[in-house]
Amino acid sequence: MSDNIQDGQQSYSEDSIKVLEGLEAVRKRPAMYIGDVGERGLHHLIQEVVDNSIDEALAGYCRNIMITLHADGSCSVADDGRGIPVGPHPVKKISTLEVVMCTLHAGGKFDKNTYKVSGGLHGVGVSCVNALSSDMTVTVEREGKMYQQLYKMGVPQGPVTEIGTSKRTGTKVQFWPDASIFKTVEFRWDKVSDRLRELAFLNPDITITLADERDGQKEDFAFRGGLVDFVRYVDAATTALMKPVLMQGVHTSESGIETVVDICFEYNSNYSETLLSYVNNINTAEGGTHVSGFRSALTRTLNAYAGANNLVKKDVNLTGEDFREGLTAIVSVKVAEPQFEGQTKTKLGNGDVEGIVRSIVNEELAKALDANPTTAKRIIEKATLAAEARLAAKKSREMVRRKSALESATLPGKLADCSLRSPEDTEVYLVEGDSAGGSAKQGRDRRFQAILPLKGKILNVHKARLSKILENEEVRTIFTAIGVGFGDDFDIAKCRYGKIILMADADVDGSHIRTLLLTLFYDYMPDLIHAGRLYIAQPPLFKIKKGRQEYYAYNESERDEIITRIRREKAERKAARSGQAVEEVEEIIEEGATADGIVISRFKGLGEMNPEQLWATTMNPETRTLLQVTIENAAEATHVFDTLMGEKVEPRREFIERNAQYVRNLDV
Ligand code: 28F
Repeated sequence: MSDNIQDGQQSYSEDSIKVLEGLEAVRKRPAMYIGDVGERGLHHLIQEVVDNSIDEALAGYCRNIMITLHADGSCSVADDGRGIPVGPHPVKKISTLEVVMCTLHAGGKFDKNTYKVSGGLHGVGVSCVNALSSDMTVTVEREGKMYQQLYKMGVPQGPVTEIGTSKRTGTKVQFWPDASIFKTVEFRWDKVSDRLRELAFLNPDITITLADERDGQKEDFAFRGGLVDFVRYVDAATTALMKPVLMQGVHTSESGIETVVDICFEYNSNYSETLLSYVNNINTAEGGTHVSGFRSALTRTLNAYAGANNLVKKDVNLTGEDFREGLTAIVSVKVAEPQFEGQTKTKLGNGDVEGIVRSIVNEELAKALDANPTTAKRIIEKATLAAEARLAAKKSREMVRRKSALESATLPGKLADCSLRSPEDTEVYLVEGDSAGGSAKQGRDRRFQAILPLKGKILNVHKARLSKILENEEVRTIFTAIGVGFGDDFDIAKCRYGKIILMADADVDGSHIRTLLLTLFYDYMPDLIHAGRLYIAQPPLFKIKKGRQEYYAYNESERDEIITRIRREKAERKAARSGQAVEEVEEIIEEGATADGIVISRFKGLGEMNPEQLWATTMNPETRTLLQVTIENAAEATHVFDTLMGEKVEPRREFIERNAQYVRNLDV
């Protein structure tokens, strides 16, 4: 840059250079800004734009948000808020709209009374979306006019222009994700709708509409019951023991900063706990101060109520664990400056939030219990039963401990352990059935691969009480082999393997067993999933044989690709010999396809493969594909597990019918 620029201009051009550098940085290292450039990152773009609309709604100015997945691959988000201001920015002099759309981390504070609520984990702003879009259009309606600006890769293609008049107000952003940046640019209805449903539960005054112009699908998300509707949705497949209890409060600090607390819970006839927590609309998988505040207040207030109303025997002491049995709760807080901690940065660290949540719950819950003595009594009865079961479980747990101590901490006899000891290097396969287990034992690399064959049906832990679960042979074997303790004893540091790989047949039975195993991990070892250590093996579905050559295909399209390739190679060889054109020969081969010596067989189960085949296709790290189990959307995962594993038959049948084409590849 030259030195002899006038003052005012200098700051302007420096600013605009900074803007370009900022956007360049986003395009160079997109993963740093949006997590990754796969499907998750792609969908994150929609999230960023929707976050802005949600903020405008939380500020009290917007009620409707419309998201459209267009047939040309773009996505548009429109709200009926005030519309982003278009006049000159007080500092930067150019249009505020351009500043918001093109400057990293602009639009943080809307004004000094509100704060940016949505987002936070990535919360990088709409300018990132702009930088990562080959094209983007923003349209603003405000003060009777309609304005527009167009961008390519984040760079304005002209000034903000008045393009007409309007009686409404609002902001609309349409963007075309850049195919040179993302591995895929195809938006998925399921992914988008799951998140929008969650946002609609958490923000009950907003109506969110999703339309997919590719197939005409359309859905409205509006839950005026808010968290009450959310709890009912999560628990749809189980029997509730009561009406949901709703607790809400706002705490204002001396400096006027507000912390908003919304909590809803109910008890159901299950034995596991489902707690979903959110900070500024973001799921906090690792919990944090808001969750601990809720837990301690729940225990304290329920115990105080039980004592004051003579609902417990003198010698019974109800613990936090007892109040967790069959609990479904949503904890949602809105915090001005959230600090995220933990392995995956999904744990709220703000210390003051714990006390704020605790006192709001103490007060609101006490009121709710006094107003609903029947509900209160039911909760205490349920917790008392849990306490009795806990004592029984403790006995059997001690038995397990003593037993394992006796056997000098022996590993299960069925486990074929590996010789390496450090978890970073090792993996364990949980294999359905003895015969597949046998093949796996012979086929594995015994230095780093351990095999645990599982027999018979796995217990549905979702429907069983703790003591029952601990009595189950297979469950105990799994826990002992993996090395992590159970319940309060769980410690991920004790995990004996780096990867835990579920291997089951690709048929209906295999899928059922996989779901049961996933349930066990989801309910009792979620930290292993959060740490990215749970995987699903992908055995091939087809074998294609041509002469002595064998190929494996993992799905139908791969199978067809392989067949085409074999035929093409054959045609090429023949064409080279005869001097004919490849296409000509290929056609002839295609016509006589049934007699061309290609034999296709479908693998019905793992047991059909010999050890060498199993190694080559499913276990060799060089050639296998593993599906990593992730919890993309905790609310949806819980809903799915509850539906698949809960006691109500109707919702389960409905779910399976609705998702028949997906169930085989259920990703959580
Ligand atoms: C489709 C995405 O981005 N909606 C938005 C507003 C409204 C205001 C605003 C946004 C002003 C100074 C930044 C309007 N009037 N939807 C959206 N709606 N941003 S984003 O202000 C941005 C700030 O710096 C708005 C009065 N105040 C705020």
